[in-house]
Amino acid sequence: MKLSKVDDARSAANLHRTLTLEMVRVTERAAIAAAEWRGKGNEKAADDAAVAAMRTELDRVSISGRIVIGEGEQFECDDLFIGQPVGAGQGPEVDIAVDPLEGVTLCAKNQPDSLVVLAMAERGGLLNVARNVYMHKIAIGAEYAPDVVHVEWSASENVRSLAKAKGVPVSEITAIVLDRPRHAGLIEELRSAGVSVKLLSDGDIAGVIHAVNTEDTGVDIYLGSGGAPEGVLAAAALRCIGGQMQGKLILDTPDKRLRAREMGIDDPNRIYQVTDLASGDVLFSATGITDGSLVEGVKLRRSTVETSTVVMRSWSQTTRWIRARHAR
Ligand code: VTB
Ligand code: MG
Ligand code: MG
Repeated sequence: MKLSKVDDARSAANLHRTLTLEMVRVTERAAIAAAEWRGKGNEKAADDAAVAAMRTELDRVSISGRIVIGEGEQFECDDLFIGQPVGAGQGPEVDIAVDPLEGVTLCAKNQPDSLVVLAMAERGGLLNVARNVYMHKIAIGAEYAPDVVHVEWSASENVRSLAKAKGVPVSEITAIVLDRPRHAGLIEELRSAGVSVKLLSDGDIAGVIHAVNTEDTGVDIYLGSGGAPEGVLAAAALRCIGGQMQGKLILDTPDKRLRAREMGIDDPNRIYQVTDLASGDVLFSATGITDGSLVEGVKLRRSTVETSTVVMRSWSQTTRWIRARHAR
């Protein structure tokens, strides 16, 4: 390994590497706050707790931050709304995308895989999308040629092409799909083609990450539609760990099209690649609330709290798993 590349990162990267640990602190705090609400059946309380903690902790960091993907529009929500300035006000100008509680339902039911997720980029580095917009997504590992799958092809075309590229029969392909009524046809099509379908009840940021980590997870491809904000957050992670994703926004009402245009989206039919969703130097941090496939959940002990975080940085292509013990 060329260590010089990593050493050079300090001067060449636009996001200073110490911000990595600052972002870990932010997602840790939000996860600890949300953990108090695990299994209480109160999605709003859990979400509010994560949002408040995240905001407080972000404001301690020496950045001039701006929320570009947040909880919703200004005046619709008190905190972490789109356009909200965050940070201590001195320091680099950065854009921030958050999902303070990715998988609220999972947290409220105390089921696996709820996470706090945050991505940071240089100003202008993240696609700006509203909270209520969905995205068609497809994701596969970095090892394939870029033309192996396409977000606009049918599911069977995609899995056949992927199986061919991998050199296996379609029956050896595993796809990950959000379990939603809108995906009934997609799931049926995949199963008829012989694909093994792993259904996700929620949380497609982790779903996309699993699809590019085939060696660890056995998942070959992510297919279907989910939140557009989650698509941008997943792309931020892929910038750091490698992997391919294409996204196409679902702007199915005049209101959504208008808002998208205001937010700088000129072509509603554009197909986004990973670098169109998240460009330049990017950081990604996710802390587990409940135990999950990506990271473990918050462990509340008598006098301490333990958190597990995965934090990534695109410039250096580093992924770190940070296990922290905090005083209660
Ligand atoms: C999607 C997905 C998320 O919620 O936004 C989904 O991207 C939305 O659920 O990861 P619906 O399709 O039922 O609206 C998550 O699974 C969790 O936020
Ligand atoms: Mg959320
Ligand atoms: Mg979410």
